[in-house]
Order: sequence, then C-alpha cells, then structure tokens
Amino acid sequence: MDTLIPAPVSASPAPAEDFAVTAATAVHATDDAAPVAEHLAEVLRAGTGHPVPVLAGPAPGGAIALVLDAAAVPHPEGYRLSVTSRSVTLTGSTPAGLFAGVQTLRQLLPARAGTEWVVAGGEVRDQPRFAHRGAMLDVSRHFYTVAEVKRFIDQIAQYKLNVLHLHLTDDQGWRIEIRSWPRLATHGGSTQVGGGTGGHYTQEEYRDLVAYAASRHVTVIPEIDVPGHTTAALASYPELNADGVAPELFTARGNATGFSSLATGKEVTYRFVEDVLREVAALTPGEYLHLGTDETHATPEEGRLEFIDRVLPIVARLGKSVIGWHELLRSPGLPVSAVPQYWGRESSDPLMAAAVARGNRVLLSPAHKVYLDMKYDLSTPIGYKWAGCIDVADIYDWDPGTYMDGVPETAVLGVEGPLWSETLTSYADVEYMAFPRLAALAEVTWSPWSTHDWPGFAARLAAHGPRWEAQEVNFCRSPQIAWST
Ligand code: TNX
Repeated sequence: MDTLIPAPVSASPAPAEDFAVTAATAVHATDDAAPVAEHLAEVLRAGTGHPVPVLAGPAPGGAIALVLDAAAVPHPEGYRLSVTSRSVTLTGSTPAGLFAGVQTLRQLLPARAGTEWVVAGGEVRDQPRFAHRGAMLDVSRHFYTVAEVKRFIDQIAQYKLNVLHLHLTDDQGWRIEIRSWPRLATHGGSTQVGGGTGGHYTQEEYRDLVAYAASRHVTVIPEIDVPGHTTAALASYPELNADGVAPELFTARGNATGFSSLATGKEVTYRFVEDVLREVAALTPGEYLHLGTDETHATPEEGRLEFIDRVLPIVARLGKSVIGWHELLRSPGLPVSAVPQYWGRESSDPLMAAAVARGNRVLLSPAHKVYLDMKYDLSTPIGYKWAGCIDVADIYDWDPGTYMDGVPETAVLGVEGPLWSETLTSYADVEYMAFPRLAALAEVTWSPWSTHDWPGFAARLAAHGPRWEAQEVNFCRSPQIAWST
C-alpha cells in the first residue's frame, strides 16, 4: 500500500489482512463488470498459473468481488478497494472506476510471478483529480507497430492514464489509411526519419487499436496536423500544393519551426480536409479530433485564419469537438467546446486566459515540464533539449491547478505528456523516454495535490523498478531515484 502510484486519495494498510491468491481463487462480477473482471483474472492467471475463473453473481467468502454501486462511489472513475485475509471487494460506480481499482490491485501484488501471490491488506478510497490524463505518441516521425502501440496502451493504463493522443500525420509520415485519398498512406506513409520504411495503420488496424484502448478504458484522440506539418500529404498529391508541384518525401528530423503548408486558397484543400476528417471521425468513437494547427510558419496568417474558419464547421458537422495546439487560439470565434493544448513555457498567456474567461477548457502540456522527448540530463543519448532537460523531479514538481495565470483548476480539462519521436528509432527508445517519467505525470494528473510530496514519491517510485524489470520495460534508471533491486 505504501508504493502505490499514482497516490490514492486515502489508503489504510492492514498488514495482518493480506489476501492470498490460490488455486481456488475466483473473480465474481455481475454483467457490466465482467470485462474488467476478465482483465483482472488474466493478470492473476499470468502471475500465478492458477485457473482464476470469472463467475457471475455475488461472491462467496474467499473470493475477489467486483461490484458496481453508484451510491457507494460518487465519482465515475472512483473506486473503493477493501482487502482482507478472507476476501477482496472492489467497488466502483462504473466499469472505468473498477478498471482503475484493478490497476491499484495489481500494484498490491508482488512484482514478479509466483504461485503464492499475496495482495497487501487494507482499504483504499480513490478518485481522479483531472478528467483527461493523457500521453501523446508521435507515430509519424518514427512508425510504431500495432503491437507496440498496444503495449504502450497497457503501460499507460497501468498508471491510470485514460487518453492516448496519436500524432498520426506530420512532414515525415502519414500513418492512417484514408480510402478517398489512398496515396496518403501508401506514398506519404512509406518512409520516416532517417529514411526507414515507415508504415501506416489500415482502417481495420486503427479500429482494432481504438477498440483495444477502449478495453483498457483509454480513449484515442487522433491528430491530423494541418495546415502545416504536411509534407507527407503534399508529396502524395501535387494539387494540395500552392504551386501544384509535389515535394519529395521528407526524412530529416526537421526543425522546430514548420516549413510546409497546405494551399489554404485552393478549394481542393477543403475537400481533402473534409474527406480525411470524415473518415477519421467515422473510425473514432471519442469526442475529439485534434487538428494540430501548430508551427504554421509556412502558411500566410490570413490564409491560416481562413483555413481554420472553414475547418471548424466541418468538425462540428461530424459531431466532434476540436483540440488544437494553443496556436489555435489565434483564431477568433472558437466555439467554447474547442480545447487548446498549451505547449508553451510561460506561466502567463493572454490568449489562454481569455479563452478560459470565455468558457473554454484547456489541456496543459508545458514543454519544459512534460515533454517526454526532452533528455533527462545531458548524458541521455536520445531526445532533445530545446525546452531543457526534464528529470523525474521536474515533471513531478508542478501543480496544473495553479500553473497558469487566469487558468484555475476548474478550467483545466487535464494534462498530457507528448512523446515526439524524431530521435526515437525503436519502441525500446519510447519506453526509455516514457519511464519513469510517465509515472510522475500520472501522479500529477490523478492524485489530490494534498498527497504531493517529492521524497515520498521518489521512495514509492523506487519500488516500481522491479515491476518494470519483470515486464521487460526499458526504463531509464534516473539517478534521482534509489531504485530497489
Ligand atoms: C515542437 S510542440 C513540435 C513538434 C516537435 C517537437 C520536438 C509542437 C506542437 N510541435 O513538431 O516534434 O517540438 O520536441
């Protein structure tokens, strides 16, 4: 109980009440709780080798029970977990709450598999601080396979993150099949940074990823970055270029300024954007489409404003809400449903404060705090340092609820850690940059500020090293942490 991450609202350990998982242990659940029960049973089977059946109906003594009870747990993602030597009872008002509780239960089990697995006894009450707890994976600069993205989903879900923002398009690669514009994927997705073969997700594969994420209570937010960061599209269709000439595919790392743009003055551009967004929206059950809109230095400002004015109603007609990087705020007349994602390094931004005053909610991703592609320190072999080095204490030590002037906690929808992949040539590199920092980000987004305590966190985090070793996660052994062996 004293190594949980993110820290729960409250935990009362009862060391005499440890619960042993044995060959006789079953998980009991009623209808809507059954999929979460099955997920827990799989974890217990893998850890113990015991059969761990999932059974319908109320639990007899000696069992693990998953109970849906809205009256007992007011928050939709909250849960109550009670572990005694006789039984384990996990109560939530929704399957999402139960799923969060299962992640806590997993952390109460030993790091390594064994036939006598014991759940630490005691009682936990918990609920999240912010609704949107996200990680962004850039699959454009380097492509990651469906299996790798699923592993990432499993990894973030274990820390109670509930949003996966997929950066699907950029100069170096278009990563999702669009049936009405097939060359986007077949040509635009055919390479990546460094000139490798790249890749893309077919619509079936993307659907499968979205469904897999949903089974882990993670919502996928697809990003189609427009009108800048579009070389992969421009190379695939000459008509999207202002001069009608398709550029070569782009395989360099690029610079942080943005050098490509859709032709905002051409009608074909709007047909293109509408077709793409219609197909992506149809594959995406979540509320949001992310339009990027960042770093449009190659787009004349007037054209950029016209572009956004014309694209916002397309998204609305598709029944979705817009997220964009905070450059979106340069457009007047954004709907209150639009969510700017702030990646700046200032704690004061007049456009952010004005949007909040109008009623918009915001996502916070301040680059010098949560950019997961920044180096830990100057010795980190991969990553960037333009926003500074970010070690575990840096990502841990800020309060999203008070971080920006004019942006009170109630206006903060949540926090996202973006993992840009220019320098990450393999999934092992993704893990190295994500862990352990994602655990710190999870605590910043989930745990009440009253639990915030760096020495305490650092001590708890040390105990997660052996868990990652057992799961073969390539994590960075930051010298800030006295890793357990
Ligand atoms: C800035 S942050 C970018 C990305 C790069 C990243 C590298 C933002 C909205 N744009 O295109 O990948 O820096 O750190």
